[in-house]
This record gives sequence, structure tokens and C-alpha cells, in this order.
Amino acid sequence: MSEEPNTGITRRGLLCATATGAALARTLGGRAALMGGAVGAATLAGTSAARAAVEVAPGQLDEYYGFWSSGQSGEMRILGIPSMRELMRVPVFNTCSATGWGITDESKKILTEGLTEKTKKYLAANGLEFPKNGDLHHVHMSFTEGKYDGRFLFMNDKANTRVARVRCDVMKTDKIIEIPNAKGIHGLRPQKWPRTNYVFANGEDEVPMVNDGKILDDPSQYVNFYTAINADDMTIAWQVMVSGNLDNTDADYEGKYAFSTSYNSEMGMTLADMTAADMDHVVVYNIAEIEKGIAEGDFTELNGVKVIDGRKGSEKNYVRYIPVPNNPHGCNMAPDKIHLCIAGKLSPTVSVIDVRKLDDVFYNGADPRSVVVAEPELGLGPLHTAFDGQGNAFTTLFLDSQVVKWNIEKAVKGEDPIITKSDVHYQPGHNSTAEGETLDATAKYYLSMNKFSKDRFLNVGPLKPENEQLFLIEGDKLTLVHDGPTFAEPHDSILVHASKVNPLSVWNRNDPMWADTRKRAEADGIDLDDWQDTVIRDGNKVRVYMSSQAPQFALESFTVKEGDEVTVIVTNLDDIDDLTHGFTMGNHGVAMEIGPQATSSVTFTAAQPGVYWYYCQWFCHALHMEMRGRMFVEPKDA
Ligand code: K7E
Ligand code: CUA
Ligand code: CA
Repeated sequence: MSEEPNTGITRRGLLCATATGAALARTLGGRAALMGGAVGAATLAGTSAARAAVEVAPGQLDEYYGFWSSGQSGEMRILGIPSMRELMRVPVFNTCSATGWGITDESKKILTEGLTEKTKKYLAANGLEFPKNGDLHHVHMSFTEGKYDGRFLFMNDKANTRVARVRCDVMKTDKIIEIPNAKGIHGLRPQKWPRTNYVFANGEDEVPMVNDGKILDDPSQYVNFYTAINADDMTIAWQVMVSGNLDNTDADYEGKYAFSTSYNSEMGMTLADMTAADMDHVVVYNIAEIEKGIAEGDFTELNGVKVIDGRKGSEKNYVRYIPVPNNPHGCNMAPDKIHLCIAGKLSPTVSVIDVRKLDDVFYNGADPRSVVVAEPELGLGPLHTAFDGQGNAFTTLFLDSQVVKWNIEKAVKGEDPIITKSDVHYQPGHNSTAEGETLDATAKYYLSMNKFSKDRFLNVGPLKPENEQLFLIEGDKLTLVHDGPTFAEPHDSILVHASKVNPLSVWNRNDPMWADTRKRAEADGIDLDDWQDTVIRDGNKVRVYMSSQAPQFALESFTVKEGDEVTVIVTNLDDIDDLTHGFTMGNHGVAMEIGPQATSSVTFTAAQPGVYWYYCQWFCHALHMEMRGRMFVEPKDA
């Protein structure tokens, strides 16, 4: 990318001058435009008064939890707001060396049990038990009556078409399911009202309805799937087959409707085809009608899922298509319970849909466009919208590298809605306000999740971090108080007031996370609560039961035979806050975390005779280094 020529004309000025329809589509398609929207002068951090207002002194706690996606890193992250301190990383679709996620028996069960048989087969053909990667874009908390309820967090994996749930009491993933039929789960939102009975998930990629290789390059036979997942048990409730692909989704505050944006109503397979039409659409799902259709048997069963046909041309009341300008992206329901904001992306507009008008479209034959009550022109590349609970919206402008604050009511009245524009650094995607997607939306913090950091930090080589910026909302002013570099690539975050999240500090001994391990122990005659340290042999399977208490494993050695399948089951008897132990078996690629009062197990084959040391890898005591022991692997024919 070359430097901006010093002509006095900024690239932004040029873009604005040509910012209409097809011209913009062409510009956006060009790499120069995508990479080049940088603003001239960098904004330095705001006033020291604003910075003081958000300072969280050492030892002080933050006001909000931030739950973060991590994109192609596949994990969830927890930050403190406003300090922007990273508090924890929760492995979900990735594997984790520190905690043993993807290594322990308990986590492998979660990572494999929700996969379809077909996927298990082709993973096995590649020597895998579960996908090694994930692409986690959207983290959202469960709701009760339009507000966060602190029970669960739900998130998508675009790469392998999965949805996961994290328990907020222990901040661990407890369920991962692959979504049948759909391909590439992208947008994900929990139902807001009356509570999160469903989690809605968009399939982004079009495939043949029965994807078995008989139909290949015939897009006319491709379809897309919208999925409702039962949040309480993480099973599939139903799917709707739709026309066009699905990008982002949200739900209303009445439990009546859910929505998806589609950037490919054209069903195009090339960039040119996907941007060919003037208008794409928002799909509106009528939840009660779909439930009724399912109850009445108006569905096709496809790979074990009840699928309703909501494609264009269907006469039923399941789905309606609202035309909006080409290639929309963000789909955000305002906490006024009325307005759904669809970000235009290729169009410099946000389409404001009044959800009270949807009944007329479903039942009285009203023109679908009649629900679009405003379409204000806000700036270039609008991607996502956040709300302050006071009738205002913040929309990210990717190409302008700005956020625009605007008033929804003014837009509906046809007045100029723009309040302010603020520079961000650079190219923002998602944004967040404190509980902005809930009825507790608050005008306090504004978070901009920027895709490029460019010059904001010391250069770390060709791969640069993203940049997340925290602003203090002071009246109509946004004051920058923090730049935070982050590793690949948080798409989205939610800010949840600390009072709504109350995790445990010590595990309950009977936690369901190791229920299977407990059952197996019982079968071995071992009561996990009345601890015995012992080795059980069962043919060539060996189970090593051992407790740990700082700074010792109860077994300082154990013996197995070459070729044995060894399962080591460790229970951490310490019951003090923050006293986590680990178990790493040297030279076996085996490591796990065992939190206070937790049980974890790991299985491997002792393939090579010899002496192997195991040790605790979580620093637990002054004698932590001494917390180790030996595994003797006897040669087979000895
Ligand atoms: Cu990155 Cu929410 Cu996947 Cu927009 S999406 S930026
Ligand atoms: Cu136990 Cu370190
Ligand atoms: Ca399109």
C-alpha cells in the first residue's frame, strides 16, 4: 500500500465524492479502498480527565465484564471494562495447552459428541477426532425478559458449522454441536423474549439441499438454512430453508420475530454475481407460525432435523423478505423494542425497520418495503450498530474509519439524524455499548473493534494486531480513553454489568463436567469423594487414580506396560481460591488443568518403554517445581 499522496485531497474525500450505488460497489471491491480508508491525523488519547474517569486502579475491579469473540483463534476471551485488561481466555473451538482443552477426556467428549456421523468419518480419514480450528465471531449471553441473565454464553464457529455454549458459573464450554444441513454458521443471537428458549443461527454458505456430491456446480439447486437451537439442552429445534444466503441475525423484544441479513439474494457464486443486484433482503421469521407448521407436520425431515420450507414463492406465513440495499451486513434490534437497524455495507445507509408493521406484511398483504421507515445516509461502509438506550445509535463506518452517532427518531421523521462522527483507528467492524443489545442499554462506554491497527503500536512484523478502542460517552462527545491491541481477530463483544455474572471460585465436587469420569470410577470401585490413590488394570487399559494437594501428587510414581492405554485421573483436593494444579506427562503431548476441587482425566498410549516424568504446570506453591513424579513404562516382553 503506498502512502497517501500529498495533494490536499484525502482518499476519504474522494470516496465521499463518488459514494453512490455501483460506483461504491466497485470501489469497495477494490483492494485499495479496503485497505486505504486511513484518516490523516491520528487521534491521540482523550483528555486526562476522561482517562481518570475510567481508570481502574491496581487492585480495583472493573464495572463490566466484556465477553469477546476471537475469530479465527477459536476461543472466547473475557476482558474487564473499562480497564480493557484481559482477564481470561476460554478455549472453545481451539485446543489449549494450558488448560488441556482438546486433550482431556472431558473436553474431547464435548468436542466430539455433537459432531455428525458424516463429519466424524471424514475427520477420521484425516487422522482427527475433532476439527483443530474454529472461527468464533459472535458471543451472546442468554436473556430473560430482554436482559442478560448470567446463565450461559452462546457462540458460533463459522469454519466448521458449530455452535457452542459456555457455562457462566465456571466459564467453561459445556456443549458444542455441529448444525446439520447448514454450512458456515455465522450470525448468532439468543432469543430475547420471554427468555432464551432458542438460539438462532445463520448458515452463510449455500449448498445443495442433500449435499452428497450428486449436485455440484448447479447453484440453482443450492439452499440455505436458518436454525433454531433449544438453548436449554443444545438440540436442534427446527430449521427454515430460505432463498439467498444468511449473514447476521437478531431477534425482537416480543418473541414474535427473528431476522437475518442476506448479502447474496442473487445466489451468486462470484464476487461480481454477489454484488450484481441493486437490492438484497432481510429475512423475517415468524416464530409462532413456524412452531405451528412444525406441530402440524408441515416439514421435511433432513438429517434428523425438521425443516420448514420458507423459500421465496412459498405461500405460507413462515417467512417474509424485506428488500434493502445491496449487500447489507449488521442486524441490530434497538432497545426501544421498535426499530431494527440493518447496516448497508455497500450502501452508505442504514435501513430502519419498524417491527410493529411486520404483522401487516404477514397477514394483510402489505408491501414488504413499507416496514422500512427510514434509510438515512450515514457514511461509507456501515457495518454494525450499537445503542445507548436513549434513542441514539452508533454505526461503524468501515471505509470512513469512523463511528457515526445518530438519532433513530429523527431519521424516522426525515430530519438529519447525524449527531457526531468520530474517527477510529482503523476500519471498524463491530461495536459495543454497555448492555446495548438489551433493555439495560446504557450510554457510558463505547467500544470500537477495529480491523486494522497500522501505526498505533510498535511494529511487530508483517502480522499486526487489531486495535480495540474504548471511548467514554460524555453527552454527544466520544472521548478516546484506551487503545488495546488484540490478537486475531475479535469480531464482536458484549459488555455485561459485573453484578450479573457470579462465577464460582472453587468447583463443586459433583459438577457434571466429570460425570462420566465419576461413573467410570464407580465401576472401578472408586468413590471420587473418598479418595483412594490407586492403579487399576483392566486388560491393557490402566487407570491411574491420584489426588493432588500442593505441592504433591499422591502418587510419586506408577508403573505401566509398553502399549498400555493409560488414563490418568487427577482430583485436586485443595479447596482454596486460585489453587489450580496441572498434570503434564513429559514427552507425551499431554497436559491439563485441574482447578480446586475438580477432577480431570486424560488418556494416552504408553508406546515407548522408559522413565517419564510428569509434573504440575500451574504454579501452585513454593515447591511447585518439586510437584512431579515418574511413570515407568516396562518393555512389553519383560
Ligand atoms: Cu465480523 Cu459479525 Cu462475522 Cu461484522 S461479522 S465485522
Ligand atoms: Cu501444583 Cu504446581
Ligand atoms: Ca448482493
